[in-house]
Amino acid sequence: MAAPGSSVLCLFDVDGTLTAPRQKITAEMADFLQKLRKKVRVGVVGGSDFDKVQEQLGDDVVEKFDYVFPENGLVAYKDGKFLCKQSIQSHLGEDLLQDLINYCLSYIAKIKLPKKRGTFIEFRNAMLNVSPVGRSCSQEERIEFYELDKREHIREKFVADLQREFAGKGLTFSIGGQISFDVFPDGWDKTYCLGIACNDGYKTIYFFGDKTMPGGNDYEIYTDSRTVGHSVTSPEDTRRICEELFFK
Ligand code: M1P
Repeated sequence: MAAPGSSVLCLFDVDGTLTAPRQKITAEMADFLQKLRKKVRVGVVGGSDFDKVQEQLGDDVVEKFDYVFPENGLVAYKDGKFLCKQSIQSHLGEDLLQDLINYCLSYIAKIKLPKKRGTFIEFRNAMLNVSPVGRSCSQEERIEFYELDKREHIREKFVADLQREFAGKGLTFSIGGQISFDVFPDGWDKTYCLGIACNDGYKTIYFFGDKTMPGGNDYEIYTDSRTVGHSVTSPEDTRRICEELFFK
């Protein structure tokens, strides 16, 4: 049961904050969040689409959280019900969208990696997710790419190239996870969900995320004046900070 009259909302990023990257939430963390929900209202805001949020947080995620904001909140659920969603194709138009897709595919075609798999671009409601190794890689291949990327900055170089090529086109490129980056119209970062949550009159909105450095996909919401931001290093760290804030 949610804290009905609570004037506090806690918004959590998913990967690296509530779960290990792209993994399911642990039973302990899920129980802890339900305990927290007796004191404050609780929401999630992730870069991933709704299917992935469900895979990680459970099929009943919209009942377990007061707000569920997949795709940075460009898709929104509140109090167990679907609220609204935006579409990247209507916003950007087919011409720019295809230029972007074609450019990414030809960039990927030119780089040699230890492994390449499939689904190099995932087309979502409100963003493109671009992965040089391909989203259909195995967990082992994911980690292999992530380690290589830490040394060789493959995604950072790709993003810098796109920023030059598409300068002035109103696009944001954001590195959130391990094998990919997200591309969306300017302003469609995680602060988008605050437009919805702030209408509900909270006194304080806390945000917890792990990619809070400039260029990370939690940076904008973490530094937004409408939130009190907490930078975390793992789900255990998230829990520790919440215990300090709400149970002491
Ligand atoms: O939530 C962070 C990111 O999670 C996934 O990233 P990756 O598969 O690269 O680890 C993606 O769903 C991405 O969109 C999202 O930002």
